[in-house]
Amino acid sequence: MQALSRAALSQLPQHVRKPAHDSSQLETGIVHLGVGAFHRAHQAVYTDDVIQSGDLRWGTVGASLRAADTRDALKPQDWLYMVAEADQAGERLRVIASLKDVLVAPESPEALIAAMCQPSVKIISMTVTEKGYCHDPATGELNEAHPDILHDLANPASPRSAPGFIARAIELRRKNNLAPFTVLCCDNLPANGHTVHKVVSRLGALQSADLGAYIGNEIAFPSTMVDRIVPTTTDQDRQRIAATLGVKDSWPVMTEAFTQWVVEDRFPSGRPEWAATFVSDVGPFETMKLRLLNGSHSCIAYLGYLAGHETVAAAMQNADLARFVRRLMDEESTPTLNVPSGTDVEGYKAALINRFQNSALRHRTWQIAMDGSQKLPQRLLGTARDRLKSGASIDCLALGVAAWMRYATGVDEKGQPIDVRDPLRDELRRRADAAGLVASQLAPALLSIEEIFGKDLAESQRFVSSVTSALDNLITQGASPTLKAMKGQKS
Ligand code: CS2
Repeated sequence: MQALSRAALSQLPQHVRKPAHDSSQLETGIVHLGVGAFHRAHQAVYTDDVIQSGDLRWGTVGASLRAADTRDALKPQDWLYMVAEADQAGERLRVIASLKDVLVAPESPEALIAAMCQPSVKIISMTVTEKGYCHDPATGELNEAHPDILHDLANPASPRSAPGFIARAIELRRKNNLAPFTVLCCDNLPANGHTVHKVVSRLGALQSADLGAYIGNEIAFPSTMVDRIVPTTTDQDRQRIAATLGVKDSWPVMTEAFTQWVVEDRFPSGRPEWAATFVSDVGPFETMKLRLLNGSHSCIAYLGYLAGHETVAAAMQNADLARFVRRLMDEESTPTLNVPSGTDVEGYKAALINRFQNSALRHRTWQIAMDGSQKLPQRLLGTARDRLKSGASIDCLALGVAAWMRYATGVDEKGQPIDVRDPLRDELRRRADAAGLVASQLAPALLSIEEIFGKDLAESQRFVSSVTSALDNLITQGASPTLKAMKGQKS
């Protein structure tokens, strides 16, 4: 079967949306760090819309900070790939053509820095996942002992970390009298622009006080809220899409119809006319999304996995789990929100339930369960802190945290190993093994990890006792019976 490429575009079926611009005229306006499925199904689509509308200044050079697989898949395809939107109504396919190149940072950090220093580049955007910022998740400060940060301090001209690349490129542009770029974090971190600004300016300051001050004062890091569910592409997806197209795409991305992007409008060097919502304060949107969508997602992931559900949609078929998610959102998360004006929060939550139930996507609970140590603070713990302050109930939040603990032991309810992926995996495992499957020992052993829970939560009697009793239920009864037993409870 012919591979997807510019030459193959004319072979594609009529119903597939294709690019129509002159690719030889596409300039590089954006360098994107972390060119994984999420970027390709989200920001790249917004940018492709701009390009298709005739503004050719915003071609994107993508970069992978670790593996070569995306570059290897897309290069023979002239950097083209399909986005497949799937739901009950079927699958809609579109070719995305906003990428101009993909660099693999470890092969040549210098080439990536050179790309970031091109005069035409106005924006460095990134999706490097929560752990890619080398920060302490509880405080948001740079983790100065992180191995990649130690490496980048010793080798600033050939960095490894996203903050290291950004700091270096900012410094070189400044030396060469080039206008600075805007740094656009598109990861699910709280106050993401502000957090990344702090991390990068601290790294700069450790290199020289002057660079730290320049980054702190002169570089814009607008915050964003990004939202689109993008499960990992499977081989079945590849085969099905190839069969529909009659052309083979090595790495299509799967997603839902829903997409949302709320962006703080602070781009001193200019920006594309993305069809995003531009606002002056992203905060309320971000907290709403992190607490309602991602908070529920993590609970579905841990409780769903423990209850034996492979996907989010399958977990949502479990009536007790679905009821739990509703209760978490309605009774515990929503009261802590400062809902953005004009947002119908009830409609938002109803839409979330529908999105979670989308069985056309195989969104694995295991995928969302990854990196829990980096995700819990902004998804569940901030909400718990707010609830504790006002003396309100935290039953659902405590069960979510306890489910993460049970999952982090690395052994499931049937005694089978769990492939826990987390930067703190070894530490979690060590503590869990020492504590044993005993809630009164396991809960404090994990709650004392300060970079996740801070000091305050481990010292809150109410938090400790709620998490311990939820964990005891999970250990002695299992996830399904625990969820069932929650049914009639009042908050
Ligand atoms: C998910 C997110 O994997 C996860 O942790 O919760 O990737 C989620 O699908 C996106 O944030 C949706 O916008």
